[in-house]
Amino acid sequence: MRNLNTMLIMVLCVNLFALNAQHEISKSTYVLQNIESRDKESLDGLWQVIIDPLENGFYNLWLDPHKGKKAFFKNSKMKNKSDLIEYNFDTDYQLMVPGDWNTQMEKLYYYEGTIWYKKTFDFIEKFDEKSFLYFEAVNYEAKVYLNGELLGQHKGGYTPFQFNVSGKLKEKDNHLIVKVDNKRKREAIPTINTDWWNYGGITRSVHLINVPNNHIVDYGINFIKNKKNNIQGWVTLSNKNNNDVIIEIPELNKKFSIVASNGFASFEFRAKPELWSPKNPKLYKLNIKSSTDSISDDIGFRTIETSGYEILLNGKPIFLKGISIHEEAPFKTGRVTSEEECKVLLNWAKDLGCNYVRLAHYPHSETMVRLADKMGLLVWSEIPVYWTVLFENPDTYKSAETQLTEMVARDKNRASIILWGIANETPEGDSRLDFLSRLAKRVKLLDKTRLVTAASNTHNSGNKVKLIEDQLGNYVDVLGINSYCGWYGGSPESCSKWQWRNLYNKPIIISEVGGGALQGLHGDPGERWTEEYQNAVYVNNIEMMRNIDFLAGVSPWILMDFRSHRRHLRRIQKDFNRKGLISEKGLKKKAFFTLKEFYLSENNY
Ligand code: GCB
Repeated sequence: MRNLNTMLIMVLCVNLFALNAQHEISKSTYVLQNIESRDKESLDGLWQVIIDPLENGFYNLWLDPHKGKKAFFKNSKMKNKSDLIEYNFDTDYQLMVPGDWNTQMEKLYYYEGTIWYKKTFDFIEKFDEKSFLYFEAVNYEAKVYLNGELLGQHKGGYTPFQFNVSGKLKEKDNHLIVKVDNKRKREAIPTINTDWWNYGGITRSVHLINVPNNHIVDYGINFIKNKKNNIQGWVTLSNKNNNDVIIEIPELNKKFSIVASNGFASFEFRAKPELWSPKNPKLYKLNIKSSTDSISDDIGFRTIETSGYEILLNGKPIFLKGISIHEEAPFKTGRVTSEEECKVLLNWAKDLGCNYVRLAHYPHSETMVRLADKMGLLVWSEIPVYWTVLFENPDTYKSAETQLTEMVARDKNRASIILWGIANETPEGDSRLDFLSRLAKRVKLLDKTRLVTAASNTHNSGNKVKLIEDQLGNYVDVLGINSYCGWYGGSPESCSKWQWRNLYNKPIIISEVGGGALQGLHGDPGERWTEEYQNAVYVNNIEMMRNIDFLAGVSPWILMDFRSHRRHLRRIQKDFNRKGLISEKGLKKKAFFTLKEFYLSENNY
C-alpha cells in the first residue's frame, strides 16, 4: 500500500498546531463526518407521540424523576386487565419526523413544552460493525432513551448529535423514546426573546448509521490559510493502532498513503485545483480509505481573506450580493424538511442575483449548506447568540461554545462557508464583550481558514452620521451591521442622506436592512405595509449603500416572510414577519425586482 504514488507529500510540521487543534475539536464532539455517504437506515416517518405539558412522564407529584413504570421512557404496558398504566404511546397521536410539531397539529400551533416521541424498529446486527443513532437536529432539549435506558441528552436546537448504540440493539422491537422539550429559557441559546417561531420537535432527520468497527470518524481538508497551491488535511480513525490511510483526489491526479498513529493522520501536498467560486462552484471528489472503511466527499478549494475594507475571494475583491434566509419552508411554512424546499429557497436567492446568503439565525441543515456548495453561494453561518442572552452566566457561554463547535465540526469542509457568525444584535457592555471575544477566539482556534463576524448595531452621531464603533470590531474580521433606516427610524427618503463612518480598517457588511410589506397590498410609497413603501425603503437604502466606500457586502432582511411570535397585526402580519421579498406563498413583491436590478448592476462579481 505504501508503494502507492506518494509524490509531493510534505508531511506536515508547519501546520501541526492548527491540525492538532482541529483534531482536538473533532475528538471533543465525536460526531461522524459526512453522514450522507455512510451506510444508514432512516428512522424518519411517523412516530408515536404523547403531549406532556406537565412533564408527567418524567416527574412524580413531588417533582422527583420517576424510577419505575410511570416513566414514559419505560414504554410500560398493562400486564393484566386491572393494571394501571396511564399512558400508551401506541394509542396516542402521531407526528412526522423530520418536522416541527407546531404546523402538524392545530392544537400544537403555540405549544412550547415537552412531547415524547417513540419509534419502534428492528435491527440486524452485523459482525464487526458499530452503530450510531444520529439526530440531525432536535429543538431544543432532547433526552434519548433506548429500550428503557438513557443514552444521553443534548441541548441546542440546530446542530447534530449522536449516540453509540453498538451492542444495545435487539433484533426485534427496539423502542427509541425521545423527550423533546422546547420551553424557552432565559439562560439558553437562544434566550426567551427571538423574532422567529420556536418550532419544536425532531425537526431534522434521524438515522441509524452502521460503520465498520474500525472506522473513519472525521476529516478536514482545505488550503493552508490563503495559500492557493498548498492543501492540508487530517483524518481521525476510531482505531488507535497504526493504520494506513489512502487519500485520493482523482481529478487532481493525487493518490497517496499516510500512516495514522493514535487515530490521527495529517497530510500536506501541493496542487493547483480549479478554484471554487460563485461563478465556478467546482467540487472535487475526495476519497479516503483505511483498511476497513472508506468515505467520499465533494470538496471545493478556495481562499478567503480580508485586506483593509475588502473581502478577497481567491485573492480578488468580491462584493457580497446577498440575502438573509430563515430555514422556513416555502409554500407550506414551518421548518424546512426536504432538499426540494432548500432548493426553492436557494434558487430564489440565485434568481435575485445573489452570490451570497446569510443563513440566519442558527445553523441551517447540512443539506442546505451542501446545496450552497453545489450552487455557488457563499455562506454566512451563525449560532443563535441573539439579543440579550445571559452574558454573565457560565452555562450560557458553554452552550454557545458547544453550538459553535458543533456547527464548525459539521461544516468545516464546505467551501461555500466563508463567515462564521458568533452573534446578532447583542446589547453592548463588558460582559457581552468578554463573552463574544472568547467565542471569537474559540472559532479562530477551530478554524483558521475562515472569517469571523457578528451583526451589530450602529450609533447615530448627530448630523445624519452613522458611526460603526462597536468594540467587538477588535475581535472579528468582518463587521456586520443591521440597519433599518426607513423602517425602524426615519423616512425611506432620509436614508440616502446618511453618511457612514467606520472606526475599523475592516470590511463592513450590511447584514440586515429592509422593511415590511403585505404581498399584494398596494398604495403610495408613504403608506406602511404596501409593496410601494417597502420598495421605497430599498430604493433609498441602495442609494445610501452606493455611497459607503468601505462596504463589502449586504444581506437584506429577508428572502421570504417567516413566522414570528412577535408579529401581532392580525390583518397584515398574521404571525408573520412581513419583511420578506417573497411571501410565504412564493409570490414576489416589488422590492425583489429593485434589489435584483441593483445586483445585476454590480455584475463584476
Ligand atoms: C433584526 C433581527 C431580526 C429581526 C429583524 C426585524 O434586527 O436581527 O432577527 O427579524 O430585525 O424584522 O425586526
